[in-house]
Amino acid sequence: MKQTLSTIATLLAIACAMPAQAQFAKPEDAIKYRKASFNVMAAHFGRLGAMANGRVPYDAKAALDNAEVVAVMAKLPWAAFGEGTDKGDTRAKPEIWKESAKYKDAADKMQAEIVKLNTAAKAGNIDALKVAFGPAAASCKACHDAFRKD
Ligand code: ASC
Repeated sequence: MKQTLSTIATLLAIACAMPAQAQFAKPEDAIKYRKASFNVMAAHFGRLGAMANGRVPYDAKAALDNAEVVAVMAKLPWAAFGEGTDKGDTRAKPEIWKESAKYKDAADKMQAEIVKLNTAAKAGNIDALKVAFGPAAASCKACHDAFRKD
């Protein structure tokens, strides 16, 4: 897990240093990439939710592993909303580009909640996880409501 995360972190550092344009050969590649990162994020976020909501037993190590994946994934989609990626196989609303400052705020808010979720997961107790999970889920939903078609 540590090795994987450090590899991801290295790739991320390289990716972040490149202009967004250069990262994807075609707009549809960017759309696939951002959907993939949201999907992986959702899978691991859902596992945390199952623990926070008592649907599966709390497991501190699993919670931390999942929270760490969510934190890495949460950094990725934003570079994939470049020019030409508003059309095609996507539920992204035009507001993402028309109100880009608002979109960035929503994305930043979500990432801030995910940092808190990680702090909670590191604390190693279910109560901390429960406290952090609700606002994190709300930050996902706020962005979906404003910027994603159903
Ligand atoms: C999830 C998931 C989301 C968020 C959101 C919270 O588990 O996949 O997109 O939570 O539904 O409201």
